[in-house]
Amino acid sequence: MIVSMPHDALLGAVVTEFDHSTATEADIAELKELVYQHKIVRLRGQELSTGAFVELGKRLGTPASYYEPMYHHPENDLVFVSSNLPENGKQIGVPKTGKFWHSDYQFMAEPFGFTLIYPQVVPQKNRGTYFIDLGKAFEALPQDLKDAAASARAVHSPRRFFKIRPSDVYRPIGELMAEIEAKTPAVTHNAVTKHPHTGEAVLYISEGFTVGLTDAEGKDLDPGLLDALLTATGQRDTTFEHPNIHLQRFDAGDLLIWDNRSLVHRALHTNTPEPAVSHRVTVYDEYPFDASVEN
Ligand code: 7UC
Ligand code: FE
Repeated sequence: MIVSMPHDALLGAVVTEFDHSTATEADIAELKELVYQHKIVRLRGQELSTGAFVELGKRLGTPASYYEPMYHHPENDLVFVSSNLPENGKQIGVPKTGKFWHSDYQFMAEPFGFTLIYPQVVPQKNRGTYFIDLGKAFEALPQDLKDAAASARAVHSPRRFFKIRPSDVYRPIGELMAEIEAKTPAVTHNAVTKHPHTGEAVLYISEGFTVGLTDAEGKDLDPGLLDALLTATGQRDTTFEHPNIHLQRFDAGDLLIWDNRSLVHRALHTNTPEPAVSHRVTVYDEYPFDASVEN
C-alpha cells in the first residue's frame, strides 16, 4: 500500500495499491493505525463486490447489522444502503440518510469504532461528506466550556431522525414515537470521551442525536451549554464555512474509512435529480467505546 497525506486538507490520508484479499496482518494494522491517527482514510481504486466489501470490514473488526432492516442490502444484512435509485421499480435501502451532524450509533450503548462507506453511484454535483474532528474541536474550546463539558454527561436519541418506514403509513404518530422510545431508549455517554487507542479527549456530542446534557447525577444542565458547544464546534454553521468543517471528496472507486469515535459527519446530498447510491459497513474494533468508562 502507498500512503500520502493531502497538505491542503484538515483531515485524512490517501491510500493506493491496497487489496484486502492479499493484505498481510501488518498491512491491516498499518491501515487501522492510519484511521486512528488521520481519522479518515480514502482508499482509492477499489473494485469490490458487496461480499468483498463485507470481507474488508471483517479484516478491520466485527461488522454489525443495522438495527432497522429497512436499510439492509437485499443480499447481505451487514451492508446498509443509502439510495435514491430504485432497482426494477423497487426502493433499495433508504434515500438521503445522515443529512444532519451525527456519529453512527451514537444513540446506542456501544457505538461503532469504524465506518466504511463505499459509494456505488456517484453524483456529479454536491458530492462529498462533511466532517468535524471533535478531538481537535474539544482541544480548541475556551477553558470554561472545556471544564463544563468535562464534567457533563450527554444524552442521545435517534428520535428526531428516525425515518418513517413504508409500514408506518396510517399509524398514529404517538404510537410510532412510543415504539422508538421502547426500541432505542435514550442512552448516556460521557460528554467528553477518551479514545481507547489514541487516548485523545473527544467532545462526543452531535446536533442530530444529542438531546441534552446532565451533570454526573443525571440532573439536566442548562440547554445553553449544549447549544454553546454545538456552535463552538461548527455544528450550527449552516454555511459550512466554519474552520472546523472538512469536506471530504470522493470519486468512483474510492472507499472511505473513518474513526467514528472522533468525528461527526453529515451527508451532502445532491439537490438535483441525480442518482446517488452508497453502501456502508460499520465495524467494532477490539476496544471498548470509551476508555474513560470503568468496566
Ligand atoms: O437514515 C438515517 O439517517 C440513519 C441514521 C438515523 N442513523 C445512522 C446511524 O448509524 O446511526
Ligand atoms: Fe452516518
